[in-house]
Amino acid sequence: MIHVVLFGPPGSGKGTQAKLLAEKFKLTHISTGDLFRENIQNATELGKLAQSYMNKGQLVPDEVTSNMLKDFLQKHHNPKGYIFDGYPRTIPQAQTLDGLLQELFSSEVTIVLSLSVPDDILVQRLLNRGLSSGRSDDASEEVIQNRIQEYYAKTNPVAEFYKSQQKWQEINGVGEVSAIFQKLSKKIDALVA
Ligand code: B4P
Repeated sequence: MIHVVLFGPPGSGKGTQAKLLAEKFKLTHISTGDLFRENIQNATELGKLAQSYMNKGQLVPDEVTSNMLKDFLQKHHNPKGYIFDGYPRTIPQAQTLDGLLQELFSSEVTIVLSLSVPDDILVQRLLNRGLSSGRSDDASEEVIQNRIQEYYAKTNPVAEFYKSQQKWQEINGVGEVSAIFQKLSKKIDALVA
C-alpha cells in the first residue's frame, strides 16, 4: 500500500496532477476541496459550514475536515493506497492523517510531493480558472491572495513535519502539465518498482 501526499499552494496543480496520477497508479484520489464542493452543491450542513470559510479564502476548521476524511477512507477502501490532494494543510491535520493511516491500515504516509510555483503565476492560474469554474474562491484577486497567505501561515509549516521524516520531495510545478506529470510519475515509479 502506498500513500502519496500532493502538496503545494492553491493553484500549484495538485488537483490537475492528482487525477492523472490516481489513474496511472490505480490509487484512490481524495481531494478535500472536491468533497467540500460536493457538499456545497448538495446543500448539506457540512457544505453550508464549509462555504462560509471557502468564500473568504480561509481554511475550514481541522475537526470538520478530518472527520470528513475519516468517513471517506472508511467508505472507499483501496488496498493499493491513496493520493491525498489538499490534505493535510495544517500540522494537526498531518497528525490526524498519521493516526488514521495507522488505525485503518497499519500504514503510514509514503511520500510527500510538493509542487513549487511562484505567487504571480498562482494568481494568474486561479483568476483564469475563475472565468469558467464558477468557484467563489477563484473569483477575486483579494480572496486568492488570502488563500495564498493562509498557505504560508498555516500550511507551509507542514513541510517541516515531513522534511524531518525524510518524506519530502520538491518538484518544479511550472511548465507543461504533461512534463510535470512525468516528473511526479518517476518519483512514484521508484516506490512501486
Ligand atoms: P482546493 O480544492 O484544494 O483548491 P486549490 O488549492 O485551489 O487547488 P486545486 O488543486 O484545485 O487547483 P490546481 O492547483 O490543480 O481547496 C479549495 C478550498 O477548500 C481551500 O481554500 C479551503 O478553503 C478548503 N479546503 C480544502 N482542503 C482543506 C483542508 N484540508 N483543510 C481546510 N480547508 C480545506 O489548479 C489550479 C488551476 O491551474 C487550474 O485552472 C489548472 O487548470 C491550472 N493549472 C494546473 N497545472 C498547470 C500548469 N502546469 N500550467 C498552467 N496551468 C495549470
